[in-house]
Amino acid sequence: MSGHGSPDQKIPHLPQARVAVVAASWHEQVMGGLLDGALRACLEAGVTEPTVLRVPGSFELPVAADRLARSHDAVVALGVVIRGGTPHFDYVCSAATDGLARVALDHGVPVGFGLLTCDDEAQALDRAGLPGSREDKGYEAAAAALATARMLADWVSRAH
Ligand code: DLZ
Repeated sequence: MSGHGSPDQKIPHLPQARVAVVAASWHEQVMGGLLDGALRACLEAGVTEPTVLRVPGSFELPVAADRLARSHDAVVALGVVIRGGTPHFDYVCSAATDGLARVALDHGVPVGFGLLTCDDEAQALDRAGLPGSREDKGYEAAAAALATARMLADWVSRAH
């Protein structure tokens, strides 16, 4: 999958939204870029004080996202998993991905998917929104969660 074809996602104005960002701690340089991007998107939406929680690794993202989804309108999950020589990569990636999808559906709360699953660190740096990166996946994940939260809120107010 490449970034080609991604939408030009507009950030909605949502100053009252309760937004949480949950971020893993492995690969700190990449995580710094992802976190900065997500917080920039929140700021552009008028969300000045999102909840920010750090967890040890990407495997822990779903349990934290689950808790946060009970009291927030949108959750953004950020992590980086780099392929090593063992099957560990596949287990961590699929547990985090499946878990985050389940959180979104169980709670009806959008979960922005900012989990990078990369072959090596260079690929991750290229997506981290750092100077020289081609993509800014933390920003994109937050923009998607915010836009979905806005769409759902608009739909609920029209339907009731
Ligand atoms: C164990 C592990 C490994 C090998 N690699 C990563 C990684 O690249 N990125 C990441 O976020 N976490 C990694 N982890 C840690 C697991 O996500 C988890 O924190 C531990 O297995 C403890 O539950």
